[in-house]
Amino acid sequence: MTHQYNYHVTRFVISAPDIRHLPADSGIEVAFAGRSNAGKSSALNTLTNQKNLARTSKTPGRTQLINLFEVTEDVRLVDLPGYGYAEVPEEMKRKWQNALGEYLQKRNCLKGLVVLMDIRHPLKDLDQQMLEWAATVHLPVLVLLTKADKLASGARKSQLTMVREAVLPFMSDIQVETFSSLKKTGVDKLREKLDSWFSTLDSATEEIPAE
Ligand SMILES: Nc1nc2c(ncn2[C@@H]2O[C@H](COP(=O)(O)OP(=O)(O)OP(=O)(O)O)[C@@H](O)[C@H]2O)c(=O)[nH]1
Ligand SMILES: [Mg+2]
Repeated sequence: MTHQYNYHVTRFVISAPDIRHLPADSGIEVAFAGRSNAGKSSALNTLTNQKNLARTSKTPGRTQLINLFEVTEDVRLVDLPGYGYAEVPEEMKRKWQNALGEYLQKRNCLKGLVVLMDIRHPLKDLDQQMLEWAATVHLPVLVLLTKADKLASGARKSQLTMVREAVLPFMSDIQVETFSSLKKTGVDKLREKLDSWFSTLDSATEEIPAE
């Protein structure tokens, strides 16, 4: 049975410039990734029902560090720096992209990826690369089409259908849903997905009954 976590009690743990500054690579982590300004930090705040847990901003590139949050001792959520923002100095961009790449490739406790895309501009090159990479390493993905409140319901549905079809060729575990931090829609789908990913922890740590 899937355990239901209380995401409202999530607390901030650390902002790290790279993976060497993160706590031990144990338990389970799910990371929020996506282009700058896609709404990653807002989605975390909506999920946890906390206004300022993750810092949000109108200016893309707000989140520049790996921000780690704890739901329970073994269950963590990670707000990653956004990718694809052109207006930052090259040197800085390289630093974050390295930290991001390293986190994704080396963090063993990473068990699921939430990839956020603005519903009006989904599946940019870097988004596709992210899905491709997740497919290669068999990491399940929940794609959230964010800012769904910006479209009328017809356009919203057709974007959802379009993206669902576009991810089929990846032949991977990718679920696509619409999301709005403003209207608080899609939060149930997000919660259900996280619960299912985090439940693999229960089975992994379940005691083997004595004979
Ligand atoms: N209308 C609307 N605006 C949103 C929604 N989610 C986020 N925004 C706005 O989009 C902007 C960016 O949101 P953030 O959550 O900071 O985006 P981010 O992906 O964390 O950005 P970086 O940290 O720069 O990578 C802010 O101005 C938010 O208020 C939403 O569901 N609806
Ligand atoms: Mg952010």
